[in-house]
Amino acid sequence: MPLTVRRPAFAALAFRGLALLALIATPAVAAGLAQPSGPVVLTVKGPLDRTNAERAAEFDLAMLDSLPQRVTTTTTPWHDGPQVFAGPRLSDLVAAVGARGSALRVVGIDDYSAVLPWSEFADAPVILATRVNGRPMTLRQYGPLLIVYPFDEFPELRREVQFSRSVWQVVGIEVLP
Ligand SMILES: Nc1nc2c(c(=O)[nH]1)N[C@H]1C(S)=C(S)[C@@H](COP(=O)(O)O)O[C@H]1N2
Ligand SMILES: [Mo]
Repeated sequence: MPLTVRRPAFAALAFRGLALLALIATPAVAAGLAQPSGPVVLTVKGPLDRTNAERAAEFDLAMLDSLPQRVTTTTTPWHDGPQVFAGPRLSDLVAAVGARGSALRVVGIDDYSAVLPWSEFADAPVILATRVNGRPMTLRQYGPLLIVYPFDEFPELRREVQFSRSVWQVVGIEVLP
């Protein structure tokens, strides 16, 4: 009995030592995220493991295109008839910057912002849409980046709270711890 208790405790201590060494060896700017070469369309801030700027991750459109793409055809309160939206899932975006938290604050160019709970976009494929019907979106079309809930795939999302989280003209995302 004492052995089965002592063994894991020792292993945990040794592991903590290794983890501390790894932490000390980590450079100030976390590696691994490409640098934008085109115009920056999105800035992600907060506790990120992967950055490419001062405590931030900046994305151009090509970087967002390089993430796994999710497509949904849906009606919204703001569009005339069903539209095909495409872009990375929020869950894949936060994975790309090594972020974990309780929620995201998504900010529009007009400073409108909404808080999107982590559990919600981990469950449902909430998309940071970069395209409507295969084309980039102008500001007038709520672009260049628009939060799209797959309302037609999951009709239970068709509620006022999700409408209010459907931020248009997204320019920033803050990871809330
Ligand atoms: N950038 C931006 N996105 C936004 C808003 C806004 O004012 N600015 N309004 C939000 C709210 S509160 C809702 S309900 C929906 C729809 O807004 P509407 O009722 O004004 O069409 O868009 C959301 N996205
Ligand atoms: Mo709203």
